[in-house]
Amino acid sequence: MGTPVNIIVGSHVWAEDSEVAWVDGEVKEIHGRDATIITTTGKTIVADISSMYPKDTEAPPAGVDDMTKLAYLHEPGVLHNLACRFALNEIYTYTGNILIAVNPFQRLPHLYEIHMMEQYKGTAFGELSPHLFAVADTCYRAMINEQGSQSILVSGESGAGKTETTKMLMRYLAFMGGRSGTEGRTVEQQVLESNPVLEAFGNAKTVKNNNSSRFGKFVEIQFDNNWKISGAAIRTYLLERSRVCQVSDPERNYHCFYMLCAAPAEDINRYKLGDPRTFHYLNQSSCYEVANVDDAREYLETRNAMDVVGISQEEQDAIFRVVSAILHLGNIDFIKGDEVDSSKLKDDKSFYHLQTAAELLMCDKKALEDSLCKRVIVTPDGNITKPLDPDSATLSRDALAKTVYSRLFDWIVDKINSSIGQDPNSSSLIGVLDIYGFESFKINSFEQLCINLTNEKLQQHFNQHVFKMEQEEYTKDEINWSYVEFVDNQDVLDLIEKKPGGIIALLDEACMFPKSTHETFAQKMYQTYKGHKRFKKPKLARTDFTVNHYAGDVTYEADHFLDKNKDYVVAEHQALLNASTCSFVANLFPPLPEETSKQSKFSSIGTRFKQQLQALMETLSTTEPHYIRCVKPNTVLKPGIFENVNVLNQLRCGGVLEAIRISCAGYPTKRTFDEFLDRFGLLAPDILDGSDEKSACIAICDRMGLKGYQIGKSKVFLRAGQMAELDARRTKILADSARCIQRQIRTHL
Ligand code: AD9
Ligand code: MG
Repeated sequence: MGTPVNIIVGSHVWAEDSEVAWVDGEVKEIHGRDATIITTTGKTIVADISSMYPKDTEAPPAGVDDMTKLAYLHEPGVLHNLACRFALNEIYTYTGNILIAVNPFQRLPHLYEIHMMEQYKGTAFGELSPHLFAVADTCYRAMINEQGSQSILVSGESGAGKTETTKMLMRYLAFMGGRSGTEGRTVEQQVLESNPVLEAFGNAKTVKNNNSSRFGKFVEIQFDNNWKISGAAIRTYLLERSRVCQVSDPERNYHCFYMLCAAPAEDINRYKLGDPRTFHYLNQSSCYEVANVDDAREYLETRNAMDVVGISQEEQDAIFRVVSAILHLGNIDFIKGDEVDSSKLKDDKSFYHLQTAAELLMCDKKALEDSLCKRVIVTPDGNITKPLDPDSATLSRDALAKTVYSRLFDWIVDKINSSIGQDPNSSSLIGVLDIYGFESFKINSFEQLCINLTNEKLQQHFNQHVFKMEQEEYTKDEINWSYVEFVDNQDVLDLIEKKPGGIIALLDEACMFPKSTHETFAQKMYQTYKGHKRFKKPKLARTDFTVNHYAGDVTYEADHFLDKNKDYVVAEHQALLNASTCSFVANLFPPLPEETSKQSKFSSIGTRFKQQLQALMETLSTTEPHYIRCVKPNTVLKPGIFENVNVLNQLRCGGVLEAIRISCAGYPTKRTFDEFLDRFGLLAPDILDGSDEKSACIAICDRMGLKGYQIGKSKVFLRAGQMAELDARRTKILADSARCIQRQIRTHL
């Protein structure tokens, strides 16, 4: 967006500011490159002309509902527009057909009532105020009119409002595609009720969001020939497993644990539960409650939702038994055993929890204890049993808890899918993607690499789409766009996922080679990517590496990459649970094929994730995409606060600025002949008389010396900066004529 601009004394400009990103003011003096500005807040500042942007003095104070209507499409203009609208509780704004949704952090019920849905139903996009219902409605109609599948891609950082948006989109689609008057559990009810079930098991309170989804989700809603919902499929991505055994203040474990501890007395007794403060997996953090959430009520609601999605009472019972067993597992402690490097249960309390966990999982308690404290090593001379020391036994316990939980989560997703059912004859689908946004923390690990890979992929898809849409607009108006180009991010994608040679491929190799360490893995990357444009080794780094993502540099710490990439179930755990007398538990651990059962085999989480992503991208490529970018206006999660720097960063990470950049590479400003003459007619009043609108526009542009602009069938297409150039001329003419009038008034007085 660094465009040449015409800034003169009297221009209204935006100047960079370290605190609030951009301040606006009027240029009072220019010396060389330095401009002196009086800001609207009354401060005098001096700044470099080349870092300034012109401000549109004619922009309406309440903002515009579509960024592309801004006279100057640039960073401060976009930011200011969003801020103005947010202050008026206008949380939705378009950028062309991308919807930007700023989280209001307060209930705005009027926005989502049924009568709002009625209003948006069948209304042309852009006719009413921007809204997610407009996006959903456009999708629904496009599916019908073009007989094609659609997708809505919702992204944004944690707490930005993706999940709430997704749920509302699904409500709208159920409203349009539901079978009114149908009795019993309809497909659309099941689709909607899958949300609370998935949230109970896959969401948790984090620092960033009280109801943070710890997995990615793609919901495919299928429609029949009458455009009614006839089936659905839910795909989930990368559930955060570590949370099951590890939480820290002020976060919580998954909601289901607290719900179950708040269940009615009968269930508490049945599942042998008690105060959440007595369980190690919960009491590592001192946070047990979430503001405005009643866990007891949520428990009952989750049970209800489970009924609706078709999880039977017996299955629900088994699910909660497993949830409870995990809590009991976490309370089993170990101390040094009698043999060297061995371990045994710490005390009676540990024995009680072992016994309870075994009862709940319906497995043998001695076998459970052995699977935690011992390993069987397969050697050519037969099997040897090796004891584990207390630390290793604790790790084994946590590994078991994580495996059981993630299998349980996958089971729930599969069950919902089979119970809702797929429609094999479905003619079209609408997919809704609710997936983690770009992440860059102080310390970034393997999870962030996977998340950021997802975002790179979606960004590429997004760029290509935005580029295509721009081109379509040019084609429609029959202008020549052949020299519009944009930079792709394929090189970052190759760096991470290319096979062979990409980071994930190198990681898999390291995981398969027994002698690898994090250092050898890092060294291999440093050698392989020496001089790579997108890869850097930070100074003095031992295992750190930096990837230059589309949204900025992220430094990853490779220290736990090898462990985190390995997905295996300890053979002893597998055998133990497969032998459970509870068929539900046994089915979570189906027997492995013969050749893999003897030894725990390495399977790569990174590669599997890459394949899942590939499949997602393939599905998306068969659909017409629609984008919603959610923005979190502040980090305190409160209404009414809009933090500029923060928001800008999200617009950058969400590709909104990139979309604008692509648009700026072409013709960012489009004005109908009429609008153009209204604003710039005074630059050549003589031309206006007599000539038609189109010729008048051409004559004005030529007289002002503009190069490279285009005239379409109905619009003038201006290159970046040209609007500012015309405005500067206009400001000058207006100022000159004002001075002239003043002189005349003075002479006459
Ligand atoms: V995360 O990546 O799963 O951690 P999300 O999904 O982006 O995150 P979520 O939808 O859970 O965020 O929204 C966070 C909170 O913001 C919600 O719990 C609501 O309290 C609040 N929110 C979000 N959108 C709206 C809205 N349209 N109206 C009112 C909202 N409140
Ligand atoms: Mg979410």
